[in-house]
Amino acid sequence: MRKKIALVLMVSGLCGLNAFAKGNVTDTNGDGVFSRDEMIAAGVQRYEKKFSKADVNADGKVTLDEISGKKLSVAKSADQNKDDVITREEVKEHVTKSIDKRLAKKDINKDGMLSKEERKQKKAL
Ligand SMILES: [Ca+2]
Ligand SMILES: [Ca+2]
Ligand SMILES: [Ca+2]
Repeated sequence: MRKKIALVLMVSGLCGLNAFAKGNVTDTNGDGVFSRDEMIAAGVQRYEKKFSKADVNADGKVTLDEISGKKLSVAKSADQNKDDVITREEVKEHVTKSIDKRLAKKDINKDGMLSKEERKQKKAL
């Protein structure tokens, strides 16, 4: 339990947002628009759960032997420098990159946020 609280503090500190008052909701301020920060916070939070589960010896790093037999492909893509060790920084970087990719595709008016309409677009461009 203590570990979970520390985790939440860490992630919300990371994003500078009180993003966890409403659990898993990406749209933290309820305006129907997903900002880049909201999406990154939600993405990191999702990864954090997997990360903590995978980090068997709780050293803050996930090594490939810790995730053997689990969802390897997800973890491997997070390993930015390909040293077979995944750190929390790499997780954040991975999430940020994938959010930026998604924004590049879907953020039609380039305001750095996804509105409901923009999210509905299946294949923008
Ligand atoms: Ca570990
Ligand atoms: Ca690495
Ligand atoms: Ca937009």
